[in-house]
Amino acid sequence: MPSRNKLYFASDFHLGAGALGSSRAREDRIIRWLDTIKADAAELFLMGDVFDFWFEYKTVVPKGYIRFLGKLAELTDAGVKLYLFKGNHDMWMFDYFEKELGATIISNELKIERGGKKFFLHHGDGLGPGDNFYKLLKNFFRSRFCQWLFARLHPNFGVGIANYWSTNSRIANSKKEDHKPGEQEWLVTFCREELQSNFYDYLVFGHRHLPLDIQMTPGSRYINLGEWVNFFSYAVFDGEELKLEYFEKLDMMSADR
Ligand SMILES: [Mn+2]
Repeated sequence: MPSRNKLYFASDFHLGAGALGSSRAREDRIIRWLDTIKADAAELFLMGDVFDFWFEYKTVVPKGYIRFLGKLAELTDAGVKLYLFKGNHDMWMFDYFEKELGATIISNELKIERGGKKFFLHHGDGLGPGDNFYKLLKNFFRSRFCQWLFARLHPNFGVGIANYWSTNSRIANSKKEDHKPGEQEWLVTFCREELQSNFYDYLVFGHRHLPLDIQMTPGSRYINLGEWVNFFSYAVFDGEELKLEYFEKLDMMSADR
């Protein structure tokens, strides 16, 4: 038995986005990945937009994702520590996963130190310069008032509208984010500013939907975890180094042809 000594990071599964078949295929692939990390994972960080939409009513949760949630339960029961970050698509996670899975729900950033390395972790939405309208919207959506209001809608209507929106999103239509990362990257700007006042070895985000590994300063890297509609990318920390990897990459390359 290998010891549990690795940290795994992934984000933007967007479960539920796209046609039912493609979402199930994505769920199956995630489960194959979780099976491969089950033996040596100490901690698993799922860094937001795991679900394309999520809302917990007082007594009811959305249908679906049975195999995925069962697999997460298998991991946490086996002793893997699970962190679930709120993304912009699934910011309405409350205490269901805490109670059912023993997960820790992270609302904003999480700063940790492992193996002498410092990590800054965040989904990545609403950071950096600009995007003021979104930042305002995020504050409203995260308010108790807005959550109370949404919970008053009948789920067939409230979740129905949310699912309708999500079918039109870029990721639901399997579009790859293909902009070249450059100076205009808002997360690069955020990292640069953050590093002026604090030191981190790794600043890790999702949300951008593009796997990135950018050296910011000689000791610091910005890692973006990509997504699981096109890239199946994740990061693993073995106690010494953080690496960006691709799950079932050969499949991905042949699908690209
Ligand atoms: Mn996002």
